[in-house]
Amino acid sequence: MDPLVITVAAVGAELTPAQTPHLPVTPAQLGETAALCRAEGAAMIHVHCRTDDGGNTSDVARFRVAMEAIRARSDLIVQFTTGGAIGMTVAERTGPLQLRPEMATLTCGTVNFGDEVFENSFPIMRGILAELQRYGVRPELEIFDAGHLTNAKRLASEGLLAFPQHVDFVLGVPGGLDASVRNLVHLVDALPGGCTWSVAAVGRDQLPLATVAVAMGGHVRVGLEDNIYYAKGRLARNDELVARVARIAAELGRPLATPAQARHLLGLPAVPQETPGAAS
Ligand code: KMH
Ligand code: ZN
Repeated sequence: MDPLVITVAAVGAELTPAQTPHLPVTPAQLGETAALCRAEGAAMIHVHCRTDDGGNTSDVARFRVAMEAIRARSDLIVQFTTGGAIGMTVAERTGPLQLRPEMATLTCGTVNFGDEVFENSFPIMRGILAELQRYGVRPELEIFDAGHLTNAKRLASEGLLAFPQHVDFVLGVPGGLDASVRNLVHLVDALPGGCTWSVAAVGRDQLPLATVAVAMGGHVRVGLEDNIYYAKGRLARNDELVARVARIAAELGRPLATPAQARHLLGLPAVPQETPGAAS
């Protein structure tokens, strides 16, 4: 099996600092989280940005400082969100791509999201893909529902996407596909050949689905974006969630990918492209 790529989704868009004291809100806190998670075995960080008071922001300057802070403290693959927060425009969601992170998410369809709707119509997906291509950013296809994989294949049939790709199954969102082993196996079976995949399950399903993915040869996303608890009633830190998956992988005899190995595995350049306007 390939070495295991652990991604940390450290902050997300939905949590408030009142829900957990461990949410990395500032760029400095993201940098600190990156260093701690790298030390525990993470290879990639999925990035949303917040204002100092915890609100969501798509401000390019804020993303720049966050990326610099992460890179100053770690060699993690930097993956930006293009999902952003519910209610953001497509321009807001894609604005930070101009900083040329190594990867960014592309959610492959609209999905109910709690009582809200996370909109990803075909025009929206085509628009995000165009921006990803414009800045040479590799997508990670986010699959919240079984039909999303069909949508991705339709984008490929339109010539907008070439398989194989790296795919992340985000399971257990209220409104999306349940986080069951049966659903995960169904999705993996439906992948075009040569794809790599990870699973990001929500809440208490994060740990069992991560364990199954390790055993199946997939990859894993953990972090506060998807789950704030280490155990019932005990809030988690991001690095603890990474460390637990690393221990499980060790028990199962699965080596961890370093960021360099993960870049090779995912077909990314060994050295990230330069950030426009970066101080040299
Ligand atoms: N915050 C959600 C609406 C992504 O990062 O690409 C979308 C999300 C997915 O978190
Ligand atoms: Zn996200």
